[in-house]
Amino acid sequence: MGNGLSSDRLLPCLPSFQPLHIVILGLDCAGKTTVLYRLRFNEFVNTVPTKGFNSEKIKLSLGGGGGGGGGGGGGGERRRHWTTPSASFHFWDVGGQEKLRPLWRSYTRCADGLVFVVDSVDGERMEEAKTELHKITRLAENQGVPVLVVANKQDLRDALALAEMERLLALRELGAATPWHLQPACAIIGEGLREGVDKLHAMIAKRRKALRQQKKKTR
Ligand SMILES: Nc1nc2c(ncn2[C@@H]2O[C@H](COP(=O)(O)OP(=O)(O)OP(=O)(O)O)[C@@H](O)[C@H]2O)c(=O)[nH]1
Ligand SMILES: [Mg+2]
Repeated sequence: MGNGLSSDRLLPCLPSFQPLHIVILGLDCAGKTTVLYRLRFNEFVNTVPTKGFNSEKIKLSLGGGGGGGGGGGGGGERRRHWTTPSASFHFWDVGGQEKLRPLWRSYTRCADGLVFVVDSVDGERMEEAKTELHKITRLAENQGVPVLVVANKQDLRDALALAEMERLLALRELGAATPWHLQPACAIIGEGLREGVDKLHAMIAKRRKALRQQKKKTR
């Protein structure tokens, strides 16, 4: 699920040869750190609530769907065929507790993409998640930055259906300039994460292309 892409006025801050700057946000206990370490080590890592941030540089193969983890060019990467396209990401996972949320803005400055993790069973806080998501994407510096919304904890029996989450999070109201994709996932086993990263990468590439074309036209 997602929307299209229209270009916007802001140019990405990083040249394309640098890793993509991706910020992982969401309410506390949504599963952000579990997502980060699943992508990094391709295994479940027991977490504690994040007081500040965690950051990892991860090289991931693209287009492979639910394949192995990243590991910064670790064994799984080496075993892949050399023609497999890949991309380097610098992920920033920021604590989601209420008192930490005012800090999110300093991490999203210059972000190429956002990952917004939502606990699919936390119906009571869906409105709060919606408010935070819309608040961060509305900031001037985040206009047009693609957002991967991860509907996490889909392994749990009471997980909300994707269409319901899309409605409760009002994703269609994010604004035409903000490309988004809603990805069902289970971070503890990694299901859906690589597909989500593929989608995010595709949205970022599309945005960069649109911005390049826009720049050429205005020369
Ligand atoms: N069942 C289930 N539990 C999950 C999943 N992802 C994460 N969890 C659990 O959810 C709890 C919170 O996960 P964290 O990754 O620490 O959450 P967080 O979003 O980083 O939380 P803060 O650091 O406080 O912002 C942990 O007990 C995880 O094991 C999932 O997909 N399914
Ligand atoms: Mg955390």
